[in-house]
Amino acid sequence: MGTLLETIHSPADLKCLNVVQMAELAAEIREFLIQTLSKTGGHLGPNLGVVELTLALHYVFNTPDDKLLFDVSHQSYIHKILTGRLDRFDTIRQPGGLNGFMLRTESEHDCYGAGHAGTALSAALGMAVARDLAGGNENVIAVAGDAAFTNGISFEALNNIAEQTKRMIIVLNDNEWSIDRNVGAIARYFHRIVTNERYRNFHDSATRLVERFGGKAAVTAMRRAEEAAKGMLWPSLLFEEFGLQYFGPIDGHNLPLLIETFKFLKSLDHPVLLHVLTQKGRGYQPALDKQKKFHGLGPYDPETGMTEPAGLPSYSEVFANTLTELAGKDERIVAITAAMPSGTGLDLFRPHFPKRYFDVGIAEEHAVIFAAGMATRGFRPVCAIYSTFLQRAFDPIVHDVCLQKLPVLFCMDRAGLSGDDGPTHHGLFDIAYLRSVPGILLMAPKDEDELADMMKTAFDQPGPAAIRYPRGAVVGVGRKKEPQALPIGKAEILKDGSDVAILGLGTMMPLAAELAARLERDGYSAALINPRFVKPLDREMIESYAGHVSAFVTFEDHVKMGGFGTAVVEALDELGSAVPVVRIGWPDNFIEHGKIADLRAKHGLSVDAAQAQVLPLLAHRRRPTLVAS
Ligand SMILES: Cc1ncc(C[n+]2csc(CCOP(=O)(O)OP(=O)(O)O)c2C)c(N)n1
Repeated sequence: MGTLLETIHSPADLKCLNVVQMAELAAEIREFLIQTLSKTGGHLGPNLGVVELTLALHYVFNTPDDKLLFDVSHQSYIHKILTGRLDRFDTIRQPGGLNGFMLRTESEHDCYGAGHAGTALSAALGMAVARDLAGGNENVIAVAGDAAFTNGISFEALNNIAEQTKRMIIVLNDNEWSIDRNVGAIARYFHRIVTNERYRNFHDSATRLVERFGGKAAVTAMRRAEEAAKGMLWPSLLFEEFGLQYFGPIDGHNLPLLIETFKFLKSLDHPVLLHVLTQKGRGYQPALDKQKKFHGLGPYDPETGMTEPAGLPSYSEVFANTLTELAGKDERIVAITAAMPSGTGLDLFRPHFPKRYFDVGIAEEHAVIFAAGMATRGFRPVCAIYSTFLQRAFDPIVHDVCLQKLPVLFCMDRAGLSGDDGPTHHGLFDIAYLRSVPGILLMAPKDEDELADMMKTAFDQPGPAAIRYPRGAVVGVGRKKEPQALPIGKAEILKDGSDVAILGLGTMMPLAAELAARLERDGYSAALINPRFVKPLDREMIESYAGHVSAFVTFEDHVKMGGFGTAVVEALDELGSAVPVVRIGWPDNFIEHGKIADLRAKHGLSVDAAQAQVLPLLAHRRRPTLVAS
C-alpha cells in the first residue's frame, strides 16, 4: 500500500492534501486496486476510470451529510477506500467481507444501495426533494455512466428533475463503454459531443486556464462551456431540453479541473449535468487492451492481466452455440440482449447472423416488448437476459408477451445464486414471478444437453417459454448431434422407487442424486426424478408417486416461497393428497454475497439438511439393508 494512501482513514484526511499529493494518491490507489483485485476479482476497469473523479467529489463534498450516489455502484470502490474501508478492502466480494456494490448497511457514506442500472437519478431526485421538503441544505450528487443513460428509468427521472428540485448535480461519466461498447442513439449523441471540434478547443483552453489560475478561472471556463454548448451544430442540447444546465465535456482525469468545476457547480441554484470524459481501465494496459474482460472479472495475474484458462464451456456458450445452430435452420429466430452480449454468450451468435442480433442497451422492458412486436410478425425472438435483470420486465412479460400468447423465448442466464456479486445479482425469484403467469412454459435443464433440447422444445411450440440455467461451467455430459424436443410437461424418471420421491430441479440434480444414493444405502427405496418442467408441472407423475411414497423431497436453486417445491405442494393439495414435501431452497431472506458452496451449506441447501428432514418421515418404511459378508 502506498504511503499517502495509508494516511487516508476518512474523506477529512483527503481534504488536507494538496493537488500534487492528490495526484500521487491517485497513482497509489490505482496500484492498490490492481494488486488487491488480482486476488479477489472485481470491477477493475470501471474503478480505474473514476479515481480522479471520486477523489474530486470527496474533496469538494462532505459525505455522509452530502449524498453521493453511483449508478449500478460497481464503480464505488474508491468511494469505499476513501470512506474508512481501506483496511477491509482486501475482503471485497469475499465471504463476510465488503460487498462489491454500495450497501446502506455497510457504511453511513453509502446513502443508496444498487447493483442494477438506471436507479441513481430517480433515487437522487427522491433525496433532493426530501431535502427540500425538510428544509435541508445538503448536496445531492448522482454519478451515472453513459450506458446508464440507455436505461428508461434515467429518462423518467430526467423528465421530472427540473420541475421538482432546484439543486441536484448529475455527473455523466462517459467512457463510451457499457460492459461491451455502448450502443444506440444516446451513445452516438454523446460521441458527437465528445468529438466536436469546438468542445475539443474549449476543453484544451479550459484545462490550461484552470491549471494557470485555479478557482476563479474555472468559473469563467464553465461559462465558456455554456456558450460553446449553445453554439453547437444541432438544434438543441438534450439535457437543456430537460431543464438541466449542461456543462462539459471535461477531462475526468484532470484533478484540478474537476475540483474547481465541482466547487462551482455546488454554488448553483438549478439542477445541472456535468459531462465528464473518463477512460475505463486507465493506468493498466491489460484493462485498456481488453475493456470487456476487465469490466468485471475473477482473480488475475497483476503483471500480465492473464486469468486461469476456463475448463468446460459455460452454459452461456452452449446456449449461444445451440441458438446459432437452430437459427441456421429457422430464419424466424432472432436474438436480443439488453447490454449483455458477452455475458449471455450472444457475442458468439452475432457474427453468424448480424442482422438477426439486437443489443438494445440496458433496456430490459424495451427488449421484451420489442420481442413481442417481432413475434406478432411471425419471428421467434429469444431474449437472453439474466434472471435478476429480467425482474425489470415482469409487466411486459405478463402484459405484452403472455397475455397475447406470443412465442417469445426467455433464456434466463445466471438463474440461481450468483455468488460473489451478492443479493442484487442473485437470480432467485424467476420461478416465483413466472410460475404465476398463465400460458408460459417454464423449464430448467439438468445439464447442457438438456438445455439444447429445451431450446428446441420452446421453438417447436406456439407460445411463450422460459428456460432458467446457472452461471458458470456446464456439467460436462457433452451434447448429442441434434437437439430433440422434449415431451411437454413430462418429467424424466431417472430411477423409480417406492418410499420417497426426490425431485432435483436443474442444477440441483447432483444433490438430489446424492440424497437418493444415501437413502438407498440406508435401506429405503428412493425415486430420483428430473422435473424438467416447472410449468406445466408433471401432475401425472406427482399423482402416481403420491399414491405410494411417504414423502417428496424437492431441491431448487431458488427461494422456497413461490418456487418449484411450492408448485409440488399446490399440486398435491389439489389432488387431495396429504403426503408431506420436504422443500430444499433458499429461505425468505436476501442472501448475502459469498461462495456458492458455503452459502448453500449455511442456508440449508444441502444433502445433510434434506436427509435430516426426510428421515423422520420415512422411519416406518425402513427395510433391513443387505450387508456383504
Ligand atoms: C438492469 C441492469 N441490466 C444490466 C446490468 C449489467 N451491467 C452492469 S454494469 C453495466 C454497464 C454499465 O456501463 P456504464 O453505466 O457506462 O458504467 P461503466 O461500467 O462504463 O463505468 C451493465 C450493462 C445491470 N447492472 N443492471
